[in-house]
Amino acid sequence: MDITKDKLLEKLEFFSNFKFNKNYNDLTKEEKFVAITDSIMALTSKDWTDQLGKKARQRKAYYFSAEFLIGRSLGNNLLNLGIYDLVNSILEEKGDRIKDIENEEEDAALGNGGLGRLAACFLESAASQGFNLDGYGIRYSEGLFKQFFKDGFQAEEGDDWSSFYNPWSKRIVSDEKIIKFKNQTVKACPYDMPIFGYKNGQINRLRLWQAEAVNEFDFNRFNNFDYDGAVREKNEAEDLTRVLYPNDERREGKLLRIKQQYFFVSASLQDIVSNYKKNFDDKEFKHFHEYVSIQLNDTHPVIGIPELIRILLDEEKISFEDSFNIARKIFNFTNHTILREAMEVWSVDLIDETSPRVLEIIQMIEQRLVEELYNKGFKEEEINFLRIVKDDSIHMANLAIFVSNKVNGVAELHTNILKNETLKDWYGAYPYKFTNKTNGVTQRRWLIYSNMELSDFIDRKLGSNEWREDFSKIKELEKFAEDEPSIREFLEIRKKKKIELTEIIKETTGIDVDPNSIFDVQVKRLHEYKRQLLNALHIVYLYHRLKEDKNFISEKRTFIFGAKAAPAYFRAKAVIKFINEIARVINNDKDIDGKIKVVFLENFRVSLGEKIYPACDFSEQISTAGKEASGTGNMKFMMNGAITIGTYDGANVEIFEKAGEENNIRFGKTVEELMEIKPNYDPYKIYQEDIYIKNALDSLMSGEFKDNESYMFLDIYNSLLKSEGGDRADRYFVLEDFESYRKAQEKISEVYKDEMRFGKMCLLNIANSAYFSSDRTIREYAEEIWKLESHN
Ligand code: H2P
Repeated sequence: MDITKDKLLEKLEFFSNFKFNKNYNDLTKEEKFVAITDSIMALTSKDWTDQLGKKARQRKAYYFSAEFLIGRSLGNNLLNLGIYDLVNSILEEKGDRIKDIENEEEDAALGNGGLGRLAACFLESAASQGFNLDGYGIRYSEGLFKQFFKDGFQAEEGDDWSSFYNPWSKRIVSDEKIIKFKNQTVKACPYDMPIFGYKNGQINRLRLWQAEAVNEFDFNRFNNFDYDGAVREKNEAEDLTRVLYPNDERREGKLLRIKQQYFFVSASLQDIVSNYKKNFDDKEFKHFHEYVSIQLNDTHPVIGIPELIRILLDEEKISFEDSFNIARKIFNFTNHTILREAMEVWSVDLIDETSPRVLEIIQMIEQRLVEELYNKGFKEEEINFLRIVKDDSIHMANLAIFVSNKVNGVAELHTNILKNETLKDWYGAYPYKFTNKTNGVTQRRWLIYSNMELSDFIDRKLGSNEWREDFSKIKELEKFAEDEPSIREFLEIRKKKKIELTEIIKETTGIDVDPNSIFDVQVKRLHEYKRQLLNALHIVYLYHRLKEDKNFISEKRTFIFGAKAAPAYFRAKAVIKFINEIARVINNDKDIDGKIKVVFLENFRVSLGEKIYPACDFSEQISTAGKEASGTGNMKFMMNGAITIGTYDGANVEIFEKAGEENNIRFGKTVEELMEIKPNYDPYKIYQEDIYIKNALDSLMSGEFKDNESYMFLDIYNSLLKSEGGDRADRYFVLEDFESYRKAQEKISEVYKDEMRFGKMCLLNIANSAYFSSDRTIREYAEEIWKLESHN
């Protein structure tokens, strides 16, 4: 791909005229963003087309995921194409700043949290390493939702991210597929996005499906004054791909979710099968598995298993036996959590209403499972435990594990918990299927792009930029851990990134934050097990201590939060309100001399993360041990030099191992310790015995913080102290770990005070972050699961 200045200038002018009837210089910023993006797409299209043709006959893996949390693409694509500096200089000549243009891009926020961002990192890493990995997912027209705060409460609105123009995707009408549900037939229309490898010329594809009506408009109804009826079919079809995770508190919502899942996997599998037929002369599909490997990202796409069998059996006339064996060779399954809520279970009638034929096939698979386990010598009750169809429900994880070739967890600890507890019986039956693939993140987006200053520093220190492609070289940075001038230079960069974040904070919240204060950050999905509440209660504790004694802490602190709560998750929303209340009270209290500030940034998303990770001093990874499968934010922070204050959970364990516990702050009970405590756990006793904990908790009820009569704070209070229904009080051991967390927080001040020590710890975290590159993770998947060769 040879993209020169002249070619770019020519295309920029062309698209300005073609799209907007203006000259480039007269475009608005938003239009400029479109003209630049169109130019990039135009200049890379020939290569993309050629590669699609060539790769159609090569072995490929496909990542099936309900989420792809892509964020913005312009900056990253320019970086990967090796033309970031070129475009930057062209824009400068025209009087524009590239960052302003980048800010015009709406995030493609087609995901919820780590799971969706992992999928996006994987596609980028695969392209960068020359592996044929394509993504298949859904193009939600309204994304997840946009979050804003109203009186401190979370409120949501639709996210019409693609409404202006989404120049990165091409709608390929000729590849449309028809999806037949029991009571509805719709079209699946593909939108293709290029995934550019880092300076290697590779372009892979992410294909996202959008639902459309077969007949958009009923003329006769319209003519008979039934205006709603005339577009009913269109609306009902489009509802399928409007939002990610529609509310499933009612049956309609559940049905919508399972239909979404069936919709996208059916379209994707039809696509894969028809491409195979186009490119290979193999009517019996004998060699299909030599060309196709599919990774099921969590249980959402698992209905693809019976769907592939249906396609092969009913449409391609392959026997059930052969179809089933093909499925067993090509599917693989990743589990991302041990929480029950994520191991989807659908009632039989919902699957029947989606596709009765798929239900029949699931029952046929179930029969095979029973036979196979019986032949392995399993007893009836053991077999019953592993059944796919139980109590009139379909257990998607069981279906996935039985048919998949490989099953993986996403960090060592997590995979071990799967093997020894959650999926113990499955592991007993099929030990060879289980494997660990510790997550990773792409250093190109999360370090090289997000933190250009730090990346230049690394280039200078290492005397080369090879680490950008071969991230294992980052280890050489260790040499500078004792070098005072280098540490000083490094700390200056950190300061600059913190100042940049304070500007964003000021702009978006109006809060003044001191860039010399300690930036203590927790950004991630809001969930009880992630324990934002522990962080919040500790802030209240600190605040109470400061009210008694202004000098209780020496170093100023800024606590920064970002988190969305699922719209129907009352308690998570209660925690958001609590933190916003804490912020309101503390930020306005003159008594404490601004010693602590609390900031909750609205609508946390990829593009905001890019500003936050580089500016963080201490990264909060404080989940209840055993509950966070891996975490990936922890890795993004680490690559930018933040020190992890974390429990022995998920990938934190591996971070401590690689970067050294002495360079991070570990606290809290381990999984084993919690298991021991659990039967006799009494949070009320802790509450009664520790006056500061008591005061912090009582602040929920005393009126010190106000929840506007929503009873949210009562709910939080009760959740910590009272057992409700079948749930123990304080299920996530917030009070149990409080004391240890408090001590860990004290250590933060101590570490930060000593600049050289702090800088050294940060630098050593970066130097030891190579393992957490998704390049490493993808290599493991490619070699051990997908059996792909690199085309680099
Ligand atoms: C989940 C897990 C994380 C994991 C991520 C990717 C579901 O993401 O909880 O521990 O790192 O998948 O495997 P999240 O909570 O961020 O939505």
